Amino acid sequence: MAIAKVPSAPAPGQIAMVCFNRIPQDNPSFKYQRLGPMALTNQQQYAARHGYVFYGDAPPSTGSPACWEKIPAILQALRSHEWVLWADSDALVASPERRLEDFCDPAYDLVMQCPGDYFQRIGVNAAAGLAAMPVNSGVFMVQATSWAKEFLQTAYALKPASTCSGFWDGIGEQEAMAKLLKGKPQDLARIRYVDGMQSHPALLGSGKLFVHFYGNQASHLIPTEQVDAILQRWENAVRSDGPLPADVARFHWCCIQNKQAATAIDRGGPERFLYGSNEILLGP
Ligand SMILES: [Mn+2]
Repeated sequence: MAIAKVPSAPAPGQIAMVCFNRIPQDNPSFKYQRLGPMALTNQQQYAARHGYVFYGDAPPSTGSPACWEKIPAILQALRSHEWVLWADSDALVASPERRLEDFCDPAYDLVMQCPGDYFQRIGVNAAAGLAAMPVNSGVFMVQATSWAKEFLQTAYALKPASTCSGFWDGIGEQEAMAKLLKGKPQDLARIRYVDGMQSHPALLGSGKLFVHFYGNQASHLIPTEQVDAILQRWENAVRSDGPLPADVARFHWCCIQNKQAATAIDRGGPERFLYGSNEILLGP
């Protein structure tokens, strides 16, 4: 009698985590300088805890914004692993007891965070929001299928031919992936949308695997000496592999605010990042 094949979770060693951090030459915030190294330490500790293979070396710079280079890094890891998790260097593991195996379903090529609570918070209809941006590539998983590899290669081919600054220019790998999916909506069925893979810091409840400290060049609001104290406390927590401190909003701001008050690019204050002013301006 034939035995029905039951989808089984991959062995830990079949799961790879890929992340890299590169400090840009034009470096207006502490995001890549302080948060990036913390993320590498924190993600490596998480991988070791569960037996996943961790790749954290930055590839040689191509002169393009670093976000594009996540694609060849993921493709490289897919050559020797069944599943690959990519996490940006602005994402920290907040619930290290959660396992990646729980997100892996062999029926899907990609696994991404369902953005429902984010859209609800910003007042956007969930279906319309997902149709506009079906991808969040800050933290996501890829299964080593031929479709997934081709999808990533095709997205990478959309990389703009030349960028001189190496700095974010608004056209990134996330937009490229979204464009491909919008052109072939039937492929959306290849994405498993899950809850609890990553969270905006302002929406972080218990049990979310990653907290994603997205954004950059926010208004300078927290004085420099306070910034250093907060960052050091978080660095100590990460170094000792302990729980993350509770002042998530102020830490986020310390990472993304401009170091200097008078900076040409200012992307906005607390409300732009879903915070109330007091959450950022007042200490806990
Ligand atoms: Mn990010």
